[in-house]
Amino acid sequence: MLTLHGSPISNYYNKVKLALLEKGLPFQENAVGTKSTDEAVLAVSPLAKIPFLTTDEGGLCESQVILEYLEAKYPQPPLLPADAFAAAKVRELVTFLDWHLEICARQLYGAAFFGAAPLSEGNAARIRKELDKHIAAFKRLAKFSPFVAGDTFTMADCSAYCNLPLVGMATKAVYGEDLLTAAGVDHRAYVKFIGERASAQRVAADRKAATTKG
Ligand SMILES: N[C@@H](CCC(=O)N[C@@H](CS)C(=O)NCC(=O)O)C(=O)O
Repeated sequence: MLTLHGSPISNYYNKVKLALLEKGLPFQENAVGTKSTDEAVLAVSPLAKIPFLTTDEGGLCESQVILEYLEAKYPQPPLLPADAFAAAKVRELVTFLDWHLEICARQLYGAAFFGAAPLSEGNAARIRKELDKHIAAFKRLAKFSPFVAGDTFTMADCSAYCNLPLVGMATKAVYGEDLLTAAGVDHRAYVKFIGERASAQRVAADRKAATTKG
């Protein structure tokens, strides 16, 4: 049995959940918060990050590693193209979404979402410069035709659906404008389009329920 551990308010948890749902795999969910010191959690996720997945074969952390495992183990329906180069282009886009956009924007979350003190002018300017550069780079790679990597739903959509809104909201909160939209990345229309899928509707409903509860 597959068990996804973490929280439905986590973007990376939802990235994996979307993939599990798209593949139609049976799975359980287990609520685990961040910063756990529980040995059983650290044995699977040594940095105590969520999500992590437990399987009959053992546990795995890191959302992209989990997606790659699911793809190899349960290839149907595919979340990567069969062609090696096309598959590499999808992985390239995931790297830009997770590591160049979301992690960069994450520097804003404390001030944007969690009531932390506003960023210093210097830090705000430094992060903005990085974000402007990374958003322009992402825009060169992203297709949105209509899926983020082209004409088919892929694992890049699992990342984009969960990460783009956060980048938009955090930049709007800190800089007064959504830097993705300002750069011409219409993530709202894209999220609405992906949001028509049953998988995305389940993720959004569970996130809403968890947010309302907490
Ligand atoms: N690269 C990791 C990122 C996971 C991650 O940063 N998760 C957040 C929650 S969305 C977390 O656990 N934060 C707490 C921490 O980093 O200590 C992945 O793709 O799974």
